[in-house]
Amino acid sequence: MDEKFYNEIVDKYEENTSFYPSNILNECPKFRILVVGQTGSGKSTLCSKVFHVGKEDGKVGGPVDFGISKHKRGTEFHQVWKEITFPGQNEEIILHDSGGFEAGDVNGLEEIRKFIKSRLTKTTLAERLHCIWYCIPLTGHRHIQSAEKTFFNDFDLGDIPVVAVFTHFDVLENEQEFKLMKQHQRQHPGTVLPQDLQARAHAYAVQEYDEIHRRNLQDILGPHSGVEIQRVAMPDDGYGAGGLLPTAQSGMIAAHVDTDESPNAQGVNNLIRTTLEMLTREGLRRLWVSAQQQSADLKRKESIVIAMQHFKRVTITSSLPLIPFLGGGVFRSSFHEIFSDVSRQYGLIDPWHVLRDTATRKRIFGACLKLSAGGRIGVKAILAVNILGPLTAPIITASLLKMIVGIIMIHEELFWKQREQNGLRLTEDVIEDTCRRFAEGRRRQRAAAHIDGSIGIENYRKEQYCRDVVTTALEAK
Ligand SMILES: Nc1nc2c(ncn2[C@@H]2O[C@H](COP(=O)(O)OP(=O)(O)O)[C@@H](O)[C@H]2O)c(=O)[nH]1
Ligand SMILES: [Mg+2]
Repeated sequence: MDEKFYNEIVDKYEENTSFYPSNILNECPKFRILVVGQTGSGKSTLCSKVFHVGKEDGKVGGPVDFGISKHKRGTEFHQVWKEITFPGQNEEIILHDSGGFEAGDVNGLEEIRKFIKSRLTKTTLAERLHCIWYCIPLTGHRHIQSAEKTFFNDFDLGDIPVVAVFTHFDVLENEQEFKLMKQHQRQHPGTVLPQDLQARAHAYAVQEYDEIHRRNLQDILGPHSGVEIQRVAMPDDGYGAGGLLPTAQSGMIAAHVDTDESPNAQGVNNLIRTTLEMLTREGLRRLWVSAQQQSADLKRKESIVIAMQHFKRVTITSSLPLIPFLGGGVFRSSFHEIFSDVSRQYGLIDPWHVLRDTATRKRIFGACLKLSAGGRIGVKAILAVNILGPLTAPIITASLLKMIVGIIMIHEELFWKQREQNGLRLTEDVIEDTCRRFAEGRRRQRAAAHIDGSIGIENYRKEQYCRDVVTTALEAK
């Protein structure tokens, strides 16, 4: 493959990427979120889970142009003004932490009001608040505090999406479980505990939450507040943020990674999803999917959406007859467009820009093209196709879909690698290893077989159908 041509394509797509509509990366490079809640409510824990950053690792900086004159700088009151960023851990988030305000602390709350007001007057998207989470712990006496009432009733929150997040939901579950255990011991002394005890405890906890805590807050909010309510359970697993333990021998070991399916991850995932649903600007939505590092599922779904937009442009809406990616050039360009977009969606930690490197991309391109069940569809074969009749069109379509699946699978692999080996930086070796495993893996084979078996002359132009094929192919294990 012509090296120079290849480089040009990479540069072109890195420069004017279509990933962030209206060039949001220049306009707004980071997602700005404010997390409010009294001390100990779980703000830091929540952020460490969602953004996969260390609880104490934030770098505090940002402008000091704000109205803090009344207080001495450096006191906890204006903690909220500070921009907390996480270089090397998550480049896409700016966090404002309401910091140490205690229940009933009027000054702390006032500072937050001022801060929000100031942000509402900002004219650039980058400076505005994109979202607020208000954490309310389901511990202690649990009635809604005056701070909550003031915040939700009196504050001007403009059009900022706000989610009230009940934390410590697991505490309710544990209490219910304990109650059931005691009840069981009373009624059936000396017998083993029923197997469904935990499930029942969970159901009771949900009921208590829905009927009491959620409802109480809902009463304060009123019917048209626009504020969403979510619950999360983040029991301390003893491993700290990111679920990783440093060890003397190996640096880091994977100790505990919440997968998308684990029950505790579900609460956090729902919060991430709810937040996404509240974002109306397309660019911000993309930024959000990329900034959150908890839901691989969401990253996959959005990657499919984005990839299929390219797919549609290349295949369906392109001028007739069918495919101007007749030449391999457009096939390659599609690869780069989709690759760049999916890469941003995953927001992998890539300090040395390995994913932009020509050699790396070639390696991945090669691995993706190997996605043929019946043998290798080589680059040359693609390049050789210059006149497409209806017979070859489905084959090309299938290849394109396999390429999409390959790009997403490889990013997923890298994502989980980084999750499991905290601090893993991408290198050529890591990519090489991932590509090899991918190319030889059964998952790839099954996905390819599924695509080959699903795409034919009768359906290859149906966008929704093709998208479903991609989705199913990615579910291959
Ligand atoms: N069981 C449980 N503990 C939590 C939860 N959220 C936070 N914690 C714990 O509560 C303590 C305070 O949390 P932290 O995130 O530091 O609160 P912050 O002051 O609001 O930042 C820590 O020990 C956390 O491990 C939760 O949902 N369940
Ligand atoms: Mg904290």
